[in-house]
Amino acid sequence: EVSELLSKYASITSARPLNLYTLLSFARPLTPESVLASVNYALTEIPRRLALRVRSLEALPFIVGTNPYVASTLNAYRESFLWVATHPPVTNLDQNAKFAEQLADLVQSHANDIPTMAKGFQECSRYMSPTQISNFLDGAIRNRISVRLIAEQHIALSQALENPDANSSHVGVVDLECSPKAMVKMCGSFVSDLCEATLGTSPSIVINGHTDATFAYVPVHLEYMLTEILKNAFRATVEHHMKHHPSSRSLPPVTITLSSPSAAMREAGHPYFSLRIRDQGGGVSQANMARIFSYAFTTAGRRAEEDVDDGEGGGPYAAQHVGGSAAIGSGGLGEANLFGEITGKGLQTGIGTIAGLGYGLPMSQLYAKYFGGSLELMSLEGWGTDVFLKLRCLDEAGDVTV
Ligand code: W6P
Repeated sequence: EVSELLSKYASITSARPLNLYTLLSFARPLTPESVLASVNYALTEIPRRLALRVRSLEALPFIVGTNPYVASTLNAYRESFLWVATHPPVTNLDQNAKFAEQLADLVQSHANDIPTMAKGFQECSRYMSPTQISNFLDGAIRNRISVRLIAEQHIALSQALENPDANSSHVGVVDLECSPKAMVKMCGSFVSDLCEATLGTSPSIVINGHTDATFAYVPVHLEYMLTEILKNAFRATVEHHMKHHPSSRSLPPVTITLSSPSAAMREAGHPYFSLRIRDQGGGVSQANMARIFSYAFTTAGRRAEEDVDDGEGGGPYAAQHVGGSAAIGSGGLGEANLFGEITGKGLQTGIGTIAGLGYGLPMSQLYAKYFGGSLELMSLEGWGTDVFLKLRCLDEAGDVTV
C-alpha cells in the first residue's frame, strides 16, 4: 500500500544532499561494480525524493488537491514512488539493463508534469497566493532536476558500460569538455531557423571572448537555458526593429561573450564559467521586469484565442506578449504557437517537453542556480538587454551538494 510505504519515508523531511562527486564517482572508473553501485544509489535516493514530492502535493490546500490536474500529478508521483520503492535489489547487469530501461520510461512518463501542474494552479489561483504557487513550483522543479539527474546519470552509465567510447569526454550526463561556443552555435542555429520561419527574419549571432574554452557541465541544462535566452533575445531584436526601424534591412546581432574562470578565480573557490547574452531588442520595462521570472503571470492553460484577444494590436504576434517587449518566457500559450517546438527540441533526455508555457525563464534560472550559479538580467531600457549566466564548473565541484 502506498500510504503505508510512504509512512516509512515520513521521517524524511528534506532530501539527502546530492553530492555531485558521488554521481561522477560511479563512472570513474566505469566498471560492472560501479554501475551496480550506481543502481543501488538510484534505488535509495529516487524514492526518497519522490516521497517528498508526494508529501508536498498532499500538503496542498484540500480544494487544490481536488483539481483534476493536481490530482493526476499526485497519482503519477504515487505510482512512480511505489514502483521504485518496492523494486527488488538489482544485483547483476541483466537485471540492471531491464531496470535502466524501465527507469527511462518512468522519466519519460513524467515529461508533462510541470505543464500539468501549471494548468492545475491556474485553475486554483483563488486558493493560493502567487508566492505560494511560486514556492511550490520552485520546489517541484528543483526536485525534478535532482530526480532526473540521478536517473539520467544511471541510465547514461548503464549505456556507457555496454557501448564504451574511450574518446568521449562525457562522464554520464556531465561533459567534462562542454564547449559553450559549440552549444551557442547549435542552439543559435535552431532558434534562427524558427525565428525566420515565424517572424520572417532573424538576427545574426556573434560569439567573442574565450571562444575556445570548455568547462565541465551538464550539456542538456546548458542547452535548455541558452535556447530560452536566445529565443527571447531574437524575438525582442526582431520586433523592436520592425517597430522602430521598419525601413532598416539589417538587424543588430545578438552577441554572446564567453568568459572562462581565471586561475585566480579557481583558486579563490570561484570556478564559474560566465556567459553574457546581449541583445539590442529595446530592453525590458520596469513593469515587465518582475513578470519575466514569475510563474504567476504565466498564461499557461489559456486558450490561444484569449491571448490574441488581449488586443494589443500591432502585428500577429504582438498580443502574445505580456506587454510591450516582455519576455517570451512569460508569453503563455502565444509562445507555444510561435515557438512551440523550441523547448521540446533535443531536450527529451533531461527535461521533457515543457514547451511554451511561460516557464522557460524561471526554469532556466533554477537550472543556473542548481549547481550554485546564477542567471541575471540587466535591461538598458530603450536599447537592449544583457543576460548574465554564471555556471559552476562541475569538475571542481566535489563539494557542491544539490
Ligand atoms: C528581452 C527580454 C529578454 C528576456 C530574456 C533574455 C533576453 C531578453 N531580451 O528584450
